[in-house]
Amino acid sequence: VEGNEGASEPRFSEWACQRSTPLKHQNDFLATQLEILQKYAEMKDENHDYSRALAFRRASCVVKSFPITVTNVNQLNGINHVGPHSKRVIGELLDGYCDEINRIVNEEWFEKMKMFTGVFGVGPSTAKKWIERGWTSIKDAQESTDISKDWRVQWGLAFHDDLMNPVKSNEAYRFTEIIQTEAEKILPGIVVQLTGGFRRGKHQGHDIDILFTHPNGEETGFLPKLLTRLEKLNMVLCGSHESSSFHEKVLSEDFKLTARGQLDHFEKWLGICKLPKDLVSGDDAQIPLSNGLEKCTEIKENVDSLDDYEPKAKKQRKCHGDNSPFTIATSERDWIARRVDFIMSPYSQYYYALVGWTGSKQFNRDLRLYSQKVLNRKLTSHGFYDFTTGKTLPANSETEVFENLNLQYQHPKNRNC
Ligand code: DCP
Ligand code: MG
Repeated sequence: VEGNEGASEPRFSEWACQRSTPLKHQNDFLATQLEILQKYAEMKDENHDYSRALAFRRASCVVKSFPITVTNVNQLNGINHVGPHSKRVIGELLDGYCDEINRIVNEEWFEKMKMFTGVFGVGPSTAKKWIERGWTSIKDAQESTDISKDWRVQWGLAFHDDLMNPVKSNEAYRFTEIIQTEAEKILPGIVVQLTGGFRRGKHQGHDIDILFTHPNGEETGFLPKLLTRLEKLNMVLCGSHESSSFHEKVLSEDFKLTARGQLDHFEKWLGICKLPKDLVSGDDAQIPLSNGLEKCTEIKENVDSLDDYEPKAKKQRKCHGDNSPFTIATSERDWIARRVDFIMSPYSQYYYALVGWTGSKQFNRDLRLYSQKVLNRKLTSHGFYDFTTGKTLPANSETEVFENLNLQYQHPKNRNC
């Protein structure tokens, strides 16, 4: 099923999840400009109220799925989500000049915010603190002796050059193949699925998101075993393991739709892997075996029982013994550092997890808001719940997730809003 491609759509739906939003569309310039306003609003926001940012994002989403090139702002008359502010901006852009955007892109503060929030583990509040310290470059942060204790920031800074270099799709596919091979050895029958932007057809991205499940429910203990195996193959730089915090209670929690996306409760590992450079360049890949010089240590922090959903259970693994991230980053090496997310879903939740982890974030936000407002149900990456009966509707395919939502199926490549 290919969604409603090449569509003769009867009307332009107010819901992005009822429209198809391909990667390549008619209004790239307008969408990019509106997303500058979104990003700026997100960074300026002191109160974590992302409504302004989201308004620009929805307007951008509209032009991305608009069937024709917008040449006159009146073409958008009567369309929800293109509010007066976005409309004024679009009008000015079509006339050739938008003062508001021009000022933003020339603002040094915005440049620095984008630069600092580009570091793994650094959000707007840390970036603001760095600017307040007078730092103007990544180098300033790298050279500081007073830097965050957060492992993500430390490794993110040390490997910033690698991580700023986008992951290409062939690299993501090759890496997934390697993971598939290793995973199958540990747990036959394991399902290994590349998700995130690459599943939506993007040619590059900031990380590699891989979702796992097992049809027989034998997934317990798999992720730590996979990580041990990858460490033996010398493919792990650092990372953090989180146990599942899923509990029936999370179903009844109020959920918030924020600009930052939604958290889920799956078991996962978030970290940085070492990808052989020849894999990156697209040549035949060789997985380097550990040369035995690099020691692996495991730091255990409060590992909570699977039944506790309150504090996130974390178990951090770090390789390379006492070597500092910077020592490793500046050493001669035949690999590149890549951000990787591994997510483990129980089979009963898998197709909801697949939709959630395929994204885009904005597509998810829209789907979730649609379920709440139109269907009075709660959609998460774990399931689809009826507020009145408290029951979830099972799904045995991604198509069934859309059927349950009473929506026409959208192919992942049309979820790029
Ligand atoms: N996701 C989410 N909420 C989160 C994290 C992720 O809904 N807190 C979903 C939506 C994303 C997908 O998971 O599309 C993958 O997350 P990424 O941040 O990796 O987003 P992309 O893969 O879409 O972007 P990129 O290509 O930059 O990696
Ligand atoms: Mg991604």
